[in-house]
Amino acid sequence: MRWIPRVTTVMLLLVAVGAAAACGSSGPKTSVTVTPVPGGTAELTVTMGDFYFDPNAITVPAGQRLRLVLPNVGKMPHNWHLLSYKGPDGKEFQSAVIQGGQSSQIELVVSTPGTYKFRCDVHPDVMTGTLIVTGS
Ligand SMILES: [Cu+2]
Repeated sequence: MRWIPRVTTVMLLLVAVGAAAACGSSGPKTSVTVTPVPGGTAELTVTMGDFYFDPNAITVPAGQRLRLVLPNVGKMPHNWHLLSYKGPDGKEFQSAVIQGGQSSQIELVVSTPGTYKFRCDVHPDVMTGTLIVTGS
């Protein structure tokens, strides 16, 4: 998040409650590197808002099982959908569409290193992020 000098207390409060998108910002832009859990499941919370993912850049080692906890803090419905990679069932990893104020989870493993895009299928043009899968 970019801090603007001389913001007022009111603006700070708005940002604090996640209303940045309503002020014309595209919301948080943050990156997270998942702490590996060898042989286990790493857990990461990816907050979904109107209209952003936080974090929107996630780095994880290939083969690491990852549980994404997906709270929707916005008013609109959102989901998390990883493009261009198919799981063991031949389908792309994607969560259900989650209503505002609700939360869901998805578990995934990506074994092929690469840079993959994820998005919200409800807002595919504006609500996107990147999953970076690193080799060993
Ligand atoms: Cu969305």
